[in-house]
Amino acid sequence: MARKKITVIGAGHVGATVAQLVAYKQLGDVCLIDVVDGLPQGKALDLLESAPLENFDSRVVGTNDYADTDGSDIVVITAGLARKPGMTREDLRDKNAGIVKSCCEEVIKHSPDCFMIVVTNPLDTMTYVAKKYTGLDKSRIVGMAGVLDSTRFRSFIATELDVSMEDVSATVLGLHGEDMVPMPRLSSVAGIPITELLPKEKIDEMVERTKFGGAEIVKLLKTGSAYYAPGASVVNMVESVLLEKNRLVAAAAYLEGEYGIDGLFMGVPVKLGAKGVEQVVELNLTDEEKAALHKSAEAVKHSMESLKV
Ligand code: TXD
Repeated sequence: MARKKITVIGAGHVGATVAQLVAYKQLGDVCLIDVVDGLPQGKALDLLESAPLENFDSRVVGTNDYADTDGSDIVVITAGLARKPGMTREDLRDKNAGIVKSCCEEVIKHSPDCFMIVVTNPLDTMTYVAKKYTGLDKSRIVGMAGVLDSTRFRSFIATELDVSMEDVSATVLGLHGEDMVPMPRLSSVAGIPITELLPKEKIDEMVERTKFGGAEIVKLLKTGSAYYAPGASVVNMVESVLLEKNRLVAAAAYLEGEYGIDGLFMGVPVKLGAKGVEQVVELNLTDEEKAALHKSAEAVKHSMESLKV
């Protein structure tokens, strides 16, 4: 079997973490690309030098030249500005839209058949920009946010109940922002709904913490945003596609009528496998959940309408 190739655009905090995990897990060869001269080359070389200790044979290359991305199976877009304290994800919109556009126009010439995972914020809107400038089919492009929002929720639940992280699953739908929709009803410990295990006030508290999970890290770091959990979330999705695992995860998928939403990317449960987005799973939602999801969709629509690219 030919080795897979994973290109990561943006060699910053999230990009470097993705490259590291992809190499450690030997999911394929890694190409790290950035506009800054020397940054991707330096990080790639440093990572490669850890190979004899971590026992991996993935090739790791750093570059500023899109020719080196040729024939990628997976492209991850992390290029762009990150938040500083006091900023919303929307504050990044116009600058990041220009960056995502320029990266997409280049990378797609070299890897027209790639599966693309967009990470840059504001996530749902940037995934739309990426689809527009790559022309990728909706089965070949998603935004990463739901896996991150649910792993945050999962970690809070496991810590609160003092149970293994492994046993906790959680669902978070909607946009990647404060209007996201954590779903306690569909979150469980070894199959037991958390609504059976925790009082409502405690669950409400964790739901709020999840919604502001990104801001909590930004406030602590002061110089940028989260990257360990975001990097691990991306690699979880890469793995599901390359290893054809068909995992059910929440991801920003292009909706055309599902959930009564049309023409935008937003977090819904999808099946990720060999072909990419194999299926958008439609859940029966309560009226309250439906209303929350539609509020989320309105916010994404507003962001898209304000776009300047
Ligand atoms: O859940 C999620 N989707 C997110 C999103 C979780 C965490 C971070 N999220 C967003 O990802 C964040 O708001 C940012 O928009 C991106 C990247 O975050 P990161 O923390 O990695 O930012 P850095 O460390 O500043 O890295 C960005 C890199 C940096 O090295 C720039 O030089 C590079 O992007 N960059 C470019 N690379 C290639 N091409 C162009 N045009 C370019 N412009 C900047």
